[in-house]
Amino acid sequence: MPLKIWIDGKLHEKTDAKLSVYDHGTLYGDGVFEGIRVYDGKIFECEAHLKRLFDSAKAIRLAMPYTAGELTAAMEETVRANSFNDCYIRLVVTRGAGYLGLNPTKCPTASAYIIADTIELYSRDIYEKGMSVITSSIIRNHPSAISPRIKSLNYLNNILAKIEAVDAGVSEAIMLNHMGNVAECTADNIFIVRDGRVRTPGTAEGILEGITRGVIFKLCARLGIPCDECVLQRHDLYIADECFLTGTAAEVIPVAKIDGRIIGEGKCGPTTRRLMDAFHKHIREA
Ligand code: PXG
Repeated sequence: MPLKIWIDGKLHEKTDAKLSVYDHGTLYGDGVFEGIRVYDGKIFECEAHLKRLFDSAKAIRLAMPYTAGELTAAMEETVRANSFNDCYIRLVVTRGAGYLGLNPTKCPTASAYIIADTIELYSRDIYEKGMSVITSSIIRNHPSAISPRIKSLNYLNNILAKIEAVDAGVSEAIMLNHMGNVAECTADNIFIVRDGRVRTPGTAEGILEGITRGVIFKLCARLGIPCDECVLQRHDLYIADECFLTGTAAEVIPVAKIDGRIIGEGKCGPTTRRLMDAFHKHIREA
């Protein structure tokens, strides 16, 4: 059965789901989005994702065309129409159709669309053995230019780093910020464990405040694992006891190798394992 895509209040078959070529989302990357998981028919961290979407829209001065309640209902409708129990939702809001010029005030109405689809997952093996990653030569967007806190439709910064990962034969690349500190990966946040403490770069380092990252903060508090935001240099990664990545697609995934160097024991470490188990328990109970 072909997928049904929600566009501005109507469901369309995938082949008929179309946007204007004058939409500033495609002309300029002028829009915002969210990637969200559905587990057992329930939208995971729905409120947190919508909050981030509305914050991103506010940051680019995009008037949201729907309320959070309307978007929640639309996502639920799209998941139901496609008979999914577990899936991935891409919720996109674009500036809408305008003219061939930058001025966003000439785009009278923003557009929203929702895709519910299956998600490409990493193999089970990687969650045991850990992932190999590299640090990228591409510096994360300067927070004073386009803040990485905005989940915008312009992902070129991340895509350039992802190309380096692909060239190196690994799945993710760590991006440093304009000060040379660790920021995040192309589509994941990064954490280390050192002397029993979980640490991750703070917002001021120029990162997307991942929803999964937020869940890890809550789980650490619940499990009594000390967890803080701090400045991390590449050196801190290399000497870490454990390293893991978090994201909607990856969930919690251990890192075994960075730039060819073995991290800790070179496999999923005990604290990472605890957090992975707690994360899966949390999903089932959410
Ligand atoms: N940093 C960046 C730059 C991201 O794009 C994360 C961190 C993790 O955030 P969440 O909220 O997911 O914990 C992301 C998330 C995709 C895809 O299809 C990308 C993301 C999430 C889901 C799917 O490429 N990026």
